[in-house]
Formats: sequence, structure tokens, C-alpha cells
Amino acid sequence: MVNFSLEGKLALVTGASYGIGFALAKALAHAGAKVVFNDISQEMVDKGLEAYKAEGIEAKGYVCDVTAEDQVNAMVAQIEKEVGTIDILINNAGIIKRIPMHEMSAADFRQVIDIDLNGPFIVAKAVIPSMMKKGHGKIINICSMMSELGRETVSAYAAAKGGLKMLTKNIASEYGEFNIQCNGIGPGYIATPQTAPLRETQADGSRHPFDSFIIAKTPAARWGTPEDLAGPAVFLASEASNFVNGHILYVDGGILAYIGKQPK
Ligand code: NAP
Ligand code: GCO
Repeated sequence: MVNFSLEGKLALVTGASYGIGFALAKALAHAGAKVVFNDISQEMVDKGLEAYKAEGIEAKGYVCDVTAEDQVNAMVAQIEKEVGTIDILINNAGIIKRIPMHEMSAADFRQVIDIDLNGPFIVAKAVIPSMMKKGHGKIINICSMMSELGRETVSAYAAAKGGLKMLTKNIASEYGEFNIQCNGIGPGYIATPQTAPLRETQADGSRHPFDSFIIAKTPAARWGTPEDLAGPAVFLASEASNFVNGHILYVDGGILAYIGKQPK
């Protein structure tokens, strides 16, 4: 019988006070997992804890910047002491800076790479030893359309998410023999605070041009919701995917398959 249950498993979801991370952590909890999460400020961790409580989920939250290896190692040690060893890691925390490349500072470029690529490396490195000892583990990296495609103003983000795709494949290659599966989820365009600027209603009441663009590029003709990612995350976190490794599962409503709707 196919096992989608996460009963008895401990999942860490990074950057999960709200947005996609929160939706994924909720999904794992509803599938039976115990959930812990982090955010970069106590204020956001507290807001996240209230949100989980409102959903009837007894999560634990930790203040931790995923780019700071000392903070990550301390957080993982505290989780192992307080809750247990991590069976499932979702590397979700991430930022984007939308700046034309020729106007982007090296510092801004580095910050996006640091959070979106170095962060997943640091957190995965911190949890893999315990997974090796236990003889199983699931690592899910939240990639992007920009793991495959480019567009104006997102050079740093595309470089990071392209790198994250290859980091996913390399972790899968290096640790598959320890029964650790590492896969990615590549969300399409999802309605969260990160994409809110792309969906703002214009002064004249019309849709944001990018909003209309994405609708035309998506066969499903809608933006995704964080909940659209829940089932794929439970699948990749469960034993049902024990022979799926090094795969990026695009959950994009069909964007990557579609040339786009012909303008009328
Ligand atoms: P979001 O609404 O901006 O949430 C990002 C989360 O990451 C926030 O909780 C944020 O915390 C946290 N975070 C940022 N920097 C951090 C750091 N250094 N350490 C720890 N936590 C940090 O983004 P989202 O739309 O939910 O996206 C979540 C993930 O999905 C990201 O990796 C994003 O690239 C990816 N993604 C999003 C879409 C989309 O269309 N929305 C599509 C594809 C992929 P604070 O709020 O405290 O800063
Ligand atoms: C952008 C968007 C995208 C989404 C997502 C698409 O400015 O193009 O923010 O990058 O966040 O990554 O998969």
C-alpha cells in the first residue's frame, strides 16, 4: 500500500511564518508530521506560532538566519535536544530583488545568492549527518520557474534558483546511498507577499501588466496558491517517493509546457 503518511516524522520548514513555507508546513502537519520552523525575527516567529495555533497545529518556531552557519547549527542542535532529529527538511526561505542587472550592486546580487543558494546548502549540511545515522531522510528545495527560465530584472534570483536545481541533483547523487532523497519543487507564479508587487491593481483600476502576462502564459489561466503546492510537498516528504531522487517537480499550472496565449 502506498504510504503518504508522515506520522512519526519531524519536519523543519525554513522561512515558514507565512507564505509558501507556512502552507507547506501545514500540509506536512495534516499528513501527520511534527513541524518546526524558523524565521529571522522573533516577531515573525511569534506571528507564525499564532497562525499555526489558529490552524490547530502545535509547531515550534526558532529565530535563525539561514545564511548564518553558527545560527543554523545551534538551531538544529536545539531542535534535536527539544524535539528530535529532523526527518524532513524543506528549504523554503528565500528572497528576490527585482533590479536590472546593469543597475544591480554586487552586494544585492550576493545577498540573493546568500539566502537563496548558500542558505539551503548550510541547512542541508546541518541535517544530513543525522539523516545518514538514521538511514533515511527527505530534503525538498523550493526552486522556481527561474530554475529553468530567465526574465528581466531577476538575474541574481535566476542564478540562485538555477544553482539550487543543481545543488538538489548533487545532494541526490551524493547521499542517495544513505536512503536520503533530495528533490525540488518548482512553483509557478504563486500569490504570496513575494509576488504582491506583480499583481497590484493599477491606478486606473486595471490589472498589473505582469498579472495579465502571467495569466496569458499559464494554461490554468490563474496564479497558483500556496495550497496548490501542498500535495506535491506531502508526496516528496513521504515514503511514496522513496525512489524519486534528484527531480524538480514543477507545480506551475503548465507554464513550462506552454508558448502562451496568442494576443487577441
Ligand atoms: P515570502 O512570502 O517572501 O516568504 C519568504 C520567507 O522566507 C519569509 O518568511 C521570510 O522571513 C523568510 N526569509 C527570508 N530571508 C530569510 C533568511 N535569511 N533566513 C530565514 N528566513 C528568511 O516568499 P514566498 O512567496 O512564500 O516564497 C517562499 C519560497 O518559494 C522562496 O524560496 C521563493 O523563492 C520560492 N518561490 C516563490 C514563488 C512565488 O511565486 N511566490 C514561486 C516560486 C518559488 P521574513 O518575512 O521575516 O523576511
Ligand atoms: C518574478 C517572480 C518569480 C516567482 C517565482 C516563479 O519576479 O519573476 O517573483 O520569480 O517568484 O520564482 O517561479
